[in-house]
Amino acid sequence: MARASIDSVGDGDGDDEALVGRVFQLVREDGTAVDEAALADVPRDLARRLFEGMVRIRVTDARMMALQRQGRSGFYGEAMGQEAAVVGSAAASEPQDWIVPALREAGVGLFRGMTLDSYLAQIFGNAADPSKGRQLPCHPCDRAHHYVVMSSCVSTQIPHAVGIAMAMKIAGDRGKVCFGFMGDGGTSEPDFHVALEFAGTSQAPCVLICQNNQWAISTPGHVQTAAASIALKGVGYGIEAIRADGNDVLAVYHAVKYAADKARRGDGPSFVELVTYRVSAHSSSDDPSRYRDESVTEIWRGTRDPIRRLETYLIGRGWLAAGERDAMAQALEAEVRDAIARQEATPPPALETLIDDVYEQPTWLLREQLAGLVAAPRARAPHQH
Ligand SMILES: Cc1ncc(C[n+]2csc(CCOP(=O)(O)OP(=O)(O)O)c2C)c(N)n1
Ligand SMILES: [Mg+2]
Repeated sequence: MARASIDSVGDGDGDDEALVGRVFQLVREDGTAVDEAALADVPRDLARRLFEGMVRIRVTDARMMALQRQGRSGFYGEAMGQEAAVVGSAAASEPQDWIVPALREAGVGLFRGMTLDSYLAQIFGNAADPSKGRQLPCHPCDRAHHYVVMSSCVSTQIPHAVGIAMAMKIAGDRGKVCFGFMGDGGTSEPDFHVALEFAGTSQAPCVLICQNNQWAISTPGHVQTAAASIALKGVGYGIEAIRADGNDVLAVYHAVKYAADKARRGDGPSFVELVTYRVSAHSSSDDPSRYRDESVTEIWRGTRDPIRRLETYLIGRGWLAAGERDAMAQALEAEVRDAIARQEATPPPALETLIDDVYEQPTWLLREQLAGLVAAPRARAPHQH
């Protein structure tokens, strides 16, 4: 990594004030390079994997939103426009690391190897769902790839991420990093401050990443905090803070990799603010046209789109052919459709699993209740008629 190209707030070189408003970028909106030397670190294969990872999220989200609208799934939260922040961060992680996500990081799990089938099984809450149908949709988890289930309660996961990192340090587990994600709204929660306090004082090997998409449902960024940037909040806890362009996947990768390498060496935590924009609704239950000016959204959807930016850059380098994106999107959509067909046809979890994992051995009371439930006549769910 070209360390010199990253200048951070709180690194002790005396230029913090100038950095408050500065955003680390490697590729401009028009797809031209800002820093050729730093980009030389990114091989063709990785650049193409980043591109494919972003397109996969875009295609999956679009299909799943359509399914939700058709009444075939209960709820969905897209990461549209934030794919660079998701995939760039994922690419900076190693298999031995742990991921503690918020709502929009399923793509991190997919990039690390969680299968589409497992992701969709969770959304349908079927028998193949590792959580046995007990979570709201969009709460996937994958033990094999160290991807912890997200928490519905905003920010409760950040102390968990720091706690995992503290445990790694106490256990002498060198070379591992815990990544903890949050949104801009999450940084106003008490748990955020508790977590940063412990991260700073324990110097635990964690990378805390805020996807600042400038909205927390209907609360805009300027109402969220009076601080000049979200990144600054790390500095108050003695944590090195980096602010990067969250729609520039190569800048995200570079910044998060810098932070992860540092934690891996035992040199402590970092707080990374990725500046992006939530171009879609908060979730399938939201209509942003009720509370914001969608002409601003159109700019982020258009010229600021992260996939388009990398596409232009890759075509310019000769690493992607014009038109290749469409073919890639079609192939990925076929994969998603196949996985949906499989998972929609998978039955719900057996009723008997209802009391699994509550106690090591179910109590007599639970067994009695379950027996009553199994014996009771049941109506079929409306969609099963
Ligand atoms: C403790 C708590 N308060 C409120 C909510 C309702 N809620 C769900 S998501 C959300 C906004 C989160 O915004 P942000 O952290 O910026 O993440 P984003 O949705 O933009 O990715 C709120 C208020 C909640 N889930 N938990
Ligand atoms: Mg937000």
